[in-house]
Amino acid sequence: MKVPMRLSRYTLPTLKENPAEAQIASHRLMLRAGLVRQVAAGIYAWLPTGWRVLRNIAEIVREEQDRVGAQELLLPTLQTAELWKQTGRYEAYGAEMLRLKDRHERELIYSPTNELLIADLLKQSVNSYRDLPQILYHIQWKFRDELRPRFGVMRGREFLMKDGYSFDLDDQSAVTSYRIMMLAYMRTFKRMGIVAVPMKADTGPIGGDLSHEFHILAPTGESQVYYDSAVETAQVGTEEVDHRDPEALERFFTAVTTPYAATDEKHDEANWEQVPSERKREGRGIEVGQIFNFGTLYSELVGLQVAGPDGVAVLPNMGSYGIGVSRLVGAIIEASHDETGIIWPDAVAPFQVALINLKRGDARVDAACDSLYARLQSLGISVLYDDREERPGTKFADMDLIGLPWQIIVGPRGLDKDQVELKRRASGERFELSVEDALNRLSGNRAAG
Ligand code: 5CA
Repeated sequence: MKVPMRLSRYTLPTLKENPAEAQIASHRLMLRAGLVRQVAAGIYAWLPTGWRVLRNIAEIVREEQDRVGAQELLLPTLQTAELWKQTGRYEAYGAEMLRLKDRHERELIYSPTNELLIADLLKQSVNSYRDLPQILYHIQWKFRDELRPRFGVMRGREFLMKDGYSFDLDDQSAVTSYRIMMLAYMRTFKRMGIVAVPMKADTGPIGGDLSHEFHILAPTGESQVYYDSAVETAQVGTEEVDHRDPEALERFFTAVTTPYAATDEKHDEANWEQVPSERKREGRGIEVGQIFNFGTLYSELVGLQVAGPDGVAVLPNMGSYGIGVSRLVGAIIEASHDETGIIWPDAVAPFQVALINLKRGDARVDAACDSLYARLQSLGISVLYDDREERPGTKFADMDLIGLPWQIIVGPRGLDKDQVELKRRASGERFELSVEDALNRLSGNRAAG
């Protein structure tokens, strides 16, 4: 998203004070930086800057899914209750499912997850073992009527999820799909500039017996997690792994799942004791994704079967794979902020550069800014131009709060020396440079956004 923006004509309602309702840093900062506004409990409007971040995150998820051959589709948010009733899942899912009626008194539900719907749809397109394997996914809003929506988008009622589903002929092939998704997930989180550790997990209401949750370490996480830091180094070589090579895939999977890593539900003191103390990492974790392999559970429920190689009908093995796309916005902020505001990793930042005009109305400063604004655009670097008639202090505070990776500060004193100031938000480093050098520096650092 390279579209530039002039702040004087842009909806960015920043707040100076901490909103009383926000208990954790990411929630406070998302409200203060004008990313979201609450519309109802656990339901948020995404304002332009928040929406840009959400789209950047979704795009990384999409690219990494596509890269391993998963196919994007789009399922609706609403579906009829029928399938859920026929399979006994309507009652089983419980009060978290939002149930509605249309004008004909037909019962609908707002999808909390889509194992049933997609398995039912596949009945119409797969008939033979030759049609498998398949991995399908979408990025779509979900609704879960959480008892206690809290922490902003972290535990919402309406939230954006990437949910993917794999269909395989047998268990061995299903395990391959599971490993491919593990690889895609490690790449996805790494590109976002975060360390998300896969941990053995319970399967909960989705079912099955093989599952991993991906956790980011942050003090405000909802579960207690324990891991061996050796797993962090396993993230390193993911680029080179060829997902079509079963041996490479197995080596990768063994490397990421062998070091100790568990949430409190699966924590085992005896095994934990074996981890050298300097490699022990313990704390709170935010769950940003979960993957499941549940065999033929849902194929059986909906009656999905294919003709096997010997003509005998086979129930495909299924897995499902979720990423909390909107939760990630909060989780990344939890992992990356300071006392003055958000520090966006380059890959998800709403804009790469804040261009700060220190003296609106000064012809020389305005001209220098206009020229920089145009040149950044032509270099494909997304820029938010603070062209407001505000005091420099206000602009600095707002731009630190919004947390774009770079700031270019243009004022009369610098221009006297033919210089602008370039500031790296994460480190606070400042460089006095010529316009050319500043632009060179930025084009060398170009990322998404
Ligand atoms: N069908 C499976 C995988 S596709 C599934 O629904 N898995 S899940 O329940 O674990 O959800 C996937 C991810 O969505 C979670 O890891 C979490 O990051 C996110 N998520 C779940 N509930 C919420 C919520 N109430 N608010 C925000 N994100 C949520």
